[in-house]
Amino acid sequence: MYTQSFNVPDGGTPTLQAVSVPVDADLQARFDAVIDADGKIEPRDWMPEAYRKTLVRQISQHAHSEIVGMLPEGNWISRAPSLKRKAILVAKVQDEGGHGLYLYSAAETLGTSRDQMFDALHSGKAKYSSIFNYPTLTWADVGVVGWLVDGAAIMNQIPLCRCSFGPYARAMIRVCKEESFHQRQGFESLMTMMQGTAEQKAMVQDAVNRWWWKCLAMFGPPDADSPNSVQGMRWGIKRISNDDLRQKFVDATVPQAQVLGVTLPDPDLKWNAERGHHDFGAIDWDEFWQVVNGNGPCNQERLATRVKAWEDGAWVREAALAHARKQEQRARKEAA
Ligand code: BYC
Repeated sequence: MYTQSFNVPDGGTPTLQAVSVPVDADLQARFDAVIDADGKIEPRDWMPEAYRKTLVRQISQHAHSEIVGMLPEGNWISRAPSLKRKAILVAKVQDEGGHGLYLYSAAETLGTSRDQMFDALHSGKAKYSSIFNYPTLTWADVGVVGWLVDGAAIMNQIPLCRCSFGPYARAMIRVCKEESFHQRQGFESLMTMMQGTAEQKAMVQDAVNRWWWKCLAMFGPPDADSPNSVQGMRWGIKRISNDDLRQKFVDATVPQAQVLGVTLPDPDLKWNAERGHHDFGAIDWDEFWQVVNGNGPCNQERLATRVKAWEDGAWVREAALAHARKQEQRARKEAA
């Protein structure tokens, strides 16, 4: 089955050099001082194994999410309603592929190879965002994915630009700029549909109804049930908790929904003047864990598509390696 628990193997044989130094009080103290001073840890620096593992886990899951996240929208490229919408969608899906590549590169600096990460994804061991295991049923879903899914992603990713691990933080700056374009294009596409026919408006509302609760779950389990949060915050990897980000997302999205003219499907959603935030209803965490554990509506399809793409691309990888070998032989001959 496609369970999605990813443990970085302790005794694995990374193809890149992993820095493995016996724990030394001085090194630990230097690491702690950088973290306490809100500085950056770079790949060449000593770091505790648990910090390295946590980063590999999170960054590789994030990379997989970007790559799998290309699929639900990619399905609509050939069916976009105009040349303009097709060009925008192609650019967006391409951007997501680029995000995956920056993130795989950032994870590689921690001593795990891309092959290891792909293997974890293709064998169903690796997690990726729950949100991409739902189908995009209509063109309105493409707009809603941009508006709400990318909107939630930005909310989660802006604080990661201040993450304590340098390569991840730097990658996130560019990712966030591009995600901001993605969110706006989604909103603009929905705005256009909301000025159209009754059928178009109904299509947007239906898509919002289907995606809203899934987007709230994207931020991860409640803080009280989030095993990685306390340590992630201590290390400056996570800056804002799952629940606080979820609340920020709800507060930011309610006025946007009003501008669009759609209803968010939650009868308990209302402004709480005392808290200065919106209250909202209960998230179905059983459904979330079902999806995370491989039993969502599209888990099998998404994974099968990625595995097929990997297998179909084998000849490209072989040709690139053969070309590199030839170049190397030629360079050696010329140097002799
Ligand atoms: N889906 O202790 P917790 C995108 C897992 S791509 C699946 O709170 P943590 C886009 C979690 O991994 C957006 N699993 O964990 C692309 C952990 O399991 P493990 C992707 C989830 O790490 C294309 C367990 O639940 N964004 O925007 O402290 C088109 C307990 O959770 C989910 C990122 O990856 C989930 N939603 O916090 C459009 C951002 N949530 O690993 C858009 C980077 C939780 O212990 N990641 N789990 O087995 C993060 O910020 C953090 O990893 C999370 C979770 C907030 C997601």
